[in-house]
Amino acid sequence: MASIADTLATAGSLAGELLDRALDRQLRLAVTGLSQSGKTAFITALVNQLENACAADSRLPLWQAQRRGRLLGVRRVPQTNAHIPSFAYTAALDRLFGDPPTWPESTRGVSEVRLEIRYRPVGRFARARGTLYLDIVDYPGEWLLDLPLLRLDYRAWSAQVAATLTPGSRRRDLAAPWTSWQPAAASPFAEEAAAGAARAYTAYLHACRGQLGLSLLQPGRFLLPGEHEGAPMLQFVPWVWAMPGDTCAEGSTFRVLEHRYEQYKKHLVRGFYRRHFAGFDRQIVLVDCLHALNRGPECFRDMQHALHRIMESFAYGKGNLLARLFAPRIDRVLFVASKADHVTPDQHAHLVSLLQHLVRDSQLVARFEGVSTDCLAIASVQATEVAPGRAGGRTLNGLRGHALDGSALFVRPGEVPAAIPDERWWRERGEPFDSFRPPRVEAGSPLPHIRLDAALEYLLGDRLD
Ligand SMILES: Nc1nc2c(ncn2[C@@H]2O[C@H](COP(=O)(O)OP(=O)(O)OP(=O)(O)O)[C@@H](O)[C@H]2O)c(=O)[nH]1
Ligand SMILES: [Mg+2]
Repeated sequence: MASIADTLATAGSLAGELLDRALDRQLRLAVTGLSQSGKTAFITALVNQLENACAADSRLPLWQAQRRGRLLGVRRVPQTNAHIPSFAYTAALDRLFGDPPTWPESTRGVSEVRLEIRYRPVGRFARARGTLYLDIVDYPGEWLLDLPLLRLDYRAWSAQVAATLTPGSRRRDLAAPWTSWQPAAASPFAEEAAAGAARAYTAYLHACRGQLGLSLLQPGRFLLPGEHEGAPMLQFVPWVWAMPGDTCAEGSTFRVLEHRYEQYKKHLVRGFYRRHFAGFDRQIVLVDCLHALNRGPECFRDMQHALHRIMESFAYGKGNLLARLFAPRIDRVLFVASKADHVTPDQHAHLVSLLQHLVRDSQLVARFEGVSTDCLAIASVQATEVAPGRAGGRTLNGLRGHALDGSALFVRPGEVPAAIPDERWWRERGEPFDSFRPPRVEAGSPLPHIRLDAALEYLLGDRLD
């Protein structure tokens, strides 16, 4: 017969198990950012820091759960969506710890990673064990720019594109190979001519990115088609010629292009966002302010515009057109100026202030809907070290690291403007902000970073209480 003590122990462990289950929670984190803003580096660094969080050489002092010893451990577990490729964490880490170290490759498809975080909750449940499942999706930044298309019909999107082709602009010159097509809206659709125009339009998007450094490039799949390359729904162009009335017949050039645009949205954009962007709890928005400052005023404005368009598409509040697609349950958004290791620490406050100005409108919208927001400057992987150097007979702090080609580099990066730069700043700006190769780190150690732990605290802190 079981003793009273045994019975009590069994009851105790059952209660513990129930409590554990009650404390099992899930958090979906949306990592948002334009192409090359640092999403993959951030996800890789985050997994790396979390997996090493309980090691003696952990680098997360600003993460309270870790600091107070409540963290029990973190490990990668298979994601719930078995049909989606797993995030190539090991491949990314192999590159960062390679000889020479290199950055993870630019992303070409969707992947997911799930982390199981075990912790001891505070207060009443302090003896129980909690588990938080953290789900993160990685995807090419180009595809994010398709999100705003969901709100626009073909005519509205075409009008937006047409408005960017201002007379005398470089964009207009670059656009000439496809704008010269000049089809008649009501004439029967000609497959070959349309395919040619779509190819020229794709080349135009590449040129806008490569030559002009622009971000607002739509549709995103034209730049990175994935498995749908060559499909008719990727063969259309915006209608930048005289807009026809509603009389175009079925099978006319205008109607077929319009239909393809709608097919693109239906099959590629809506499906992508429904599968990967629905039901997020928290969001981090990565912004590479320094790259935009390097590229000049037009690129800077264009990036600001692109970010705003994307943020508008996230439905934080009810009553939004897209509310059915995106459960409006994001309750925290963290805006982050990435690659803060490209400037000296005395510039970090300016970097945050610049970011605050950049995302001001998006922040206001989110706040109005009751969403908490914050701004931080971080480096997912710190590639530089602050080091003294001599300039003008004085010893001044600069940055030491390695350029992307591997050569040793010592720089004194210029000032970051604390607000959206004015004409004068653009006229008088100094040297561009350099890029750096990842640092050499002993295999098995966590990567150096700047304030990744502060980001973690903001995004996960309250979920581990
Ligand atoms: N110094 C430094 N460079 C970084 C950091 N994060 C990203 N980078 C640089 O930015 C580049 C782009 O980073 P990714 O993480 O690939 O950017 P992404 O947003 O995933 O880009 P796509 O996959 O093309 O959308 C890297 O190759 C690095 O050169 C960082 O924390 N510090
Ligand atoms: Mg990426």
